[in-house]
Amino acid sequence: MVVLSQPIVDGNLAQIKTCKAAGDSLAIPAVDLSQFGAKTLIVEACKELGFFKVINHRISVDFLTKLEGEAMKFFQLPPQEKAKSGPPNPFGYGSKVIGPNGDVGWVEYLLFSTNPDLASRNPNSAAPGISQSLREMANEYVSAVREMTCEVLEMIAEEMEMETRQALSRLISDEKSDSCFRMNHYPACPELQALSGRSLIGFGEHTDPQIISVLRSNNASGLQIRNADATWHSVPPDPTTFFFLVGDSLQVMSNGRLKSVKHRVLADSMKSRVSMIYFGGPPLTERIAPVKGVMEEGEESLYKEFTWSEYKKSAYKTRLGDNRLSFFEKS
Ligand code: GA4
Repeated sequence: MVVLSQPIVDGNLAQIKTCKAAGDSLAIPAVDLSQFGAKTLIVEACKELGFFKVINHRISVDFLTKLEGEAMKFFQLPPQEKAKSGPPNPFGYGSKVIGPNGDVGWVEYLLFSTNPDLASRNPNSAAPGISQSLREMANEYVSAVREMTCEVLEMIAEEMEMETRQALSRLISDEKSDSCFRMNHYPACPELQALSGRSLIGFGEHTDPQIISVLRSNNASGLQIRNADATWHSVPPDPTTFFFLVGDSLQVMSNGRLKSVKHRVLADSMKSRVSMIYFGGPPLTERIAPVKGVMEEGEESLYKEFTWSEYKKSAYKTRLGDNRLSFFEKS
C-alpha cells in the first residue's frame, strides 16, 4: 500500500510526482477537413489553444485498433524482454525515465525516428517483441498520418497567406524530415486510489519542440492541456479522432501567432491508456524562422536565428517542463 502523503516511489529509482486531480474538461474545436471554412477554424484554434481535433478522417479506425493491439502485445512482455529494446538514447524502449535529464513519469514507451539518417539508432530487427507486423503497421500509420498532417499544414499556410501552400508541409514530406513516432502506455495504477484527490503524473507538462504533433489514444482519459489563462483542462478521449498539437517550431514560423500548447498526461487507477504520437519535424539543417508572408510590414522576428538541429540539441539539455523557446527569444 502507498503511504498517503509521499510521492509514489518505484524501487529506489524513480520518484514520480503527483498533482491536484482537478481539471474541467474543455470543448475541443473539432474540424472536418472537407467542411467549408475548415482552414479558418484550424488557424483560430491554433491561435487560441494550439490544439484541435480532426474528425471524419480517412484513416480506418479498424486499422488503428489493430495497431494498438500490436503495441499492447509488446507492452505485455516481461520487463526484461522489453528492456532489450532500450534504453531510449534517444530511440527505443523506455520505462518511467523520460529524456536524459532526470524526468520520470508513470509511463512506458517505444520511441522511433522516422528520419532515415537516424533510423540506425532505432531498435533493430533483432530486438525481441517488436514484431515484423508491429514495424509494418507503424510505418503504414506514420505514412497515413503524415499525409493528413501535410493537408492540415497546407490549410494553415493558405489561411495565413504564407508564400507558398507547401511552406510548412514540405518540411515534413522532405525525405530528410526529422520526425519521430512514439507509442506510450500508461498502465492502470490501482494504488492511486489511496492518493485521495491527487493524480499521478504519467507524462509531465511540456510543449513539443517540433512543428506539429498528431496524437491518437484509446478511450482512456488522462490528456490535459493548459489554456491561455494557465488552467489545466482534461481532454475527453475520442479514439476515432486525431488531436493536433502546435509545436514550438510552428510558433516561431508564425512569429508567435500560433501557440505551442502545454500538455501533460495523468495516470488512471482503473484504465490503462495507450497513445500514439507522430511528431512532424523539419530536416536537421532547416532554418526555423517566420515564414515569408506571415509578418506585417516592418514586423521583426521575435526569435533569434536557429536551425532545427540547434534547437533539438538545446532541447535535449533541458528538463521536460522547461520553456525551451525562452533561450531563443530576442530580449
Ligand atoms: C517532448 C516531445 C517528444 O515526446 C520528444 C520528447 C523527448 C524525449 O522523450 O526524449 C524530450 C522532450 C520531447 C523535450 C525535451 C527533452 C527531449 C525529453 C526531454 C526532457 C521525443 C521530443 O522530441 O521532445
